[in-house]
Amino acid sequence: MNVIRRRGWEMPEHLATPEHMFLNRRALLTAGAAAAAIGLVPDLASAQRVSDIPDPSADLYPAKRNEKYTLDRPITDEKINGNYNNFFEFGSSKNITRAAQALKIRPWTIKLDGMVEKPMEVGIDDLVRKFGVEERLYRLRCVEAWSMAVPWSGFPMAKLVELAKPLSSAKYVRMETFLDKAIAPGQRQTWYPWPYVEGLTIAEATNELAFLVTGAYGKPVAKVHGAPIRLAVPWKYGFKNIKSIVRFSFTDKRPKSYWEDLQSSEYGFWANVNPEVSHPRWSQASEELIGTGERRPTLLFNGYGEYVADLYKGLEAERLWV
Ligand SMILES: Nc1nc2c(c(=O)[nH]1)N[C@H]1C(S)=C(S)[C@@H](COP(=O)(O)O)O[C@H]1N2
Ligand SMILES: [Mo]
Repeated sequence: MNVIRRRGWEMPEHLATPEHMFLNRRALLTAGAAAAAIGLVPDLASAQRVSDIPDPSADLYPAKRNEKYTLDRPITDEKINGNYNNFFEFGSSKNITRAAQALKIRPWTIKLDGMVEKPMEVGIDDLVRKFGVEERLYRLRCVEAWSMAVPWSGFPMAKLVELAKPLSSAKYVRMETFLDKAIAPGQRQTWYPWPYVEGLTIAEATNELAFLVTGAYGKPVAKVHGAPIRLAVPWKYGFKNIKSIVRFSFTDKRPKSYWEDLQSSEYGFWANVNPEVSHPRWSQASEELIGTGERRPTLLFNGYGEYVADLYKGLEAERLWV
């Protein structure tokens, strides 16, 4: 087979970034919401529940809420959130809820490898029962200038790092999404650098805010949000919040993320939220709250500076805000 791997700079701009669908997806969302309200379209969130075998972790939810993490805005409506998503494995639109139902979430094995005492594999249900789950209300700020507020459930990423026992020479954790082009049509588009990859420093991964999500809205997390396990790092732009993770590798080399690989001038490693640093093609000063349409000023570190600002002391010369 003669596959030509196109680089980000060779591809039409409308394919290279998520921004192009920002306006037309919003129009679709509005149309979809209107159709749903008058009963024309089935409720996709419940369709997922009906067609699945019972989730073996269902008894863990709803989890007890950790009241420490509070919101300054209402929780985004579950159906609106579940029908406005970025999950490029299932298409480059926001409207991939139906396509994402092809994701098979059991069995689901997670590799912990690289610079660790001993590499291991662990099944999602063993992992989640070992650590238990709590609920946290977090904001999510997409680099495209929209935001949501989500009741996630899961466990601190620090617990997973502790289980993996990284060597003292390891500095980063590289995470990888599943790779299966038979179920994920986006992965047949060979100009994208599959699988989706993200990375954190170990200091970031063990910060109390870094959270591995296995549930949302009081249930096992929906496929469209990255079942059965995705990341929530609320002080960073949304694309760092990698979905449907199958591998955590500890390394001394800074991982190159999917978006950085596609368009490094626009998307970098740190990706901390900063309203004063514009994206090359749009302002980051404010955001639209999905569901209400309200516009609000964006906050430095998405409002989580008290937890994370210290992580970046001495790194002022780096591209912390891209
Ligand atoms: N594997 C994978 N993870 C991903 C993405 C993706 O396309 N593939 N999109 C990211 C982006 S850009 C955002 S804004 C969030 C969206 O999460 P949500 O759909 O649950 O709101 O997921 C992130 N994680
Ligand atoms: Mo995003």
